[in-house]
Amino acid sequence: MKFMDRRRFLLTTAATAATLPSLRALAQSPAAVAKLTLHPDAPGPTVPQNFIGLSYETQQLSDPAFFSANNEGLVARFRELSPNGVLRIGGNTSDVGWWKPTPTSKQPPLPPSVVIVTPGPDERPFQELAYSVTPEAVTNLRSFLDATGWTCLYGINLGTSTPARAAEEAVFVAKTLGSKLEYFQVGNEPDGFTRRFREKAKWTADAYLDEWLAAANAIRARVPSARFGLPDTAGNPEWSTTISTRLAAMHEHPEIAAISHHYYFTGPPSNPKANLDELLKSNPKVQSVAETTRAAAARIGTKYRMTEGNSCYRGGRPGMSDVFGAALWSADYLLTLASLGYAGANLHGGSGKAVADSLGGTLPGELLMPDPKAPHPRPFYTPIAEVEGRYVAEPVSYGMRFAGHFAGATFIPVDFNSGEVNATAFAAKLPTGQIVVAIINKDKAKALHIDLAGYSLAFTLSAPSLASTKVELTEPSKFREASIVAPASAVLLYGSQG
Ligand code: BDP
Repeated sequence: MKFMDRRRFLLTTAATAATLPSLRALAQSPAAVAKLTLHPDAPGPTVPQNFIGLSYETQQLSDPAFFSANNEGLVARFRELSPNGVLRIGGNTSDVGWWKPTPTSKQPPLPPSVVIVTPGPDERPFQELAYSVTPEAVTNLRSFLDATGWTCLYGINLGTSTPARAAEEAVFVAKTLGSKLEYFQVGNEPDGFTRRFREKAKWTADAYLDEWLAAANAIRARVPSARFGLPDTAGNPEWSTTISTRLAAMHEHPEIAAISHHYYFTGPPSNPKANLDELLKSNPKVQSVAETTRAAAARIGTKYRMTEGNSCYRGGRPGMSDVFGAALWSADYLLTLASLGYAGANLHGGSGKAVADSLGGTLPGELLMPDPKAPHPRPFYTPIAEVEGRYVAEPVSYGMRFAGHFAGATFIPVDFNSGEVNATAFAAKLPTGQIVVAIINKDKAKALHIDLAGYSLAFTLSAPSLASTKVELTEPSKFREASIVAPASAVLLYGSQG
């Protein structure tokens, strides 16, 4: 046999196999035998058309020219990423901004609910980082959403505001964004409020829900159509268990559009585990957080969403978050979330200043740069960077575009064993009936040989190396079958059967 000396991968379909072409993959290593099986008779979730999303700090709104149809470079990058994505506006800065309805409005005092906590050694006090959001910024945001085709999750201050003020802002936002507003998010990472403005001994999921209900009820009293996502947790996804259990027992409550959580793979940048090898390993936490979140959503009959995340918290790590390895990571992570039934996922980024301010004023990853003053995409994990006046598609955004090809498709569960090669595979049926298969080879050394009869190569995601900042997502000029997935690369294949 031709491939006797190689490890053999067989990709077959279970049960109704006749409806799908069979596909064989072969790896170079001489050791084990592996097999990929599609299960078309047990379809998985359908990926929403607007699955792909970005997350930005609310502080970006302090410059009304940023999210504006006139900011053409940013509009172009958003459109390239997705014709109909979801922009989530929130982050740590959403809990320190204040609504300034008129040019003469004054910054309101901190409400009694706030207990000022001493910041960390390199952090400025949150009071010094307060900023205002004006009607002009929200009006321009609407023009930006119209120009990009995107919709919005709008974050409102819970940490340092009052229900009445939240409602006042929500009235203007709902009226101005109209159908472009998916829902409100009141409070960002409330499980971390004790680091800035709540007393540790008293702050629990229940205490949060009490405050949240006061704000959300004030909003819906003035915006009856308002919908909400919650709890947008950082490290405590299990808060959604307490919250959904209480909501399920209530006679009625504000309409919940999604149970949400955040997820950063690692951090801070100085953590020795913040490296490409770790980032590209399979991560069981993704599954366990999904299970907790899915159960919470099911309890109240709603969707679930990963509203903010990226490779490394506290702004990302240079050499990890801003290189091709992060593109393979984002492709794999987003397809994993989609296959787990998430309604969408928003990767965090934006301008260096907004994210630095979200962290108390600095980006710790800068300390790891050879020259912290050099022009460089900041924050390090951002999907779209502003470098010397131009908006640039960063490596992580290429993985997002790769995953975006599954929009509208219905997952076909797979069993995939790539043996010693660190690779993942996903399959789905597009609305056209065509099968799409993604194979992501995260292995920096080993190639995955494939032999996919009846499948043609549609896209290749590649770069000179995992650490490269130059990424390519290419389409072959003519029909061809693929025989290899090179080390550190990914391919999308389409079945020829409709
Ligand atoms: C999250 C915050 C966001 C930060 C990000 C980070 O919501 O504002 O920018 O982490 O640490 O916790 O990079």
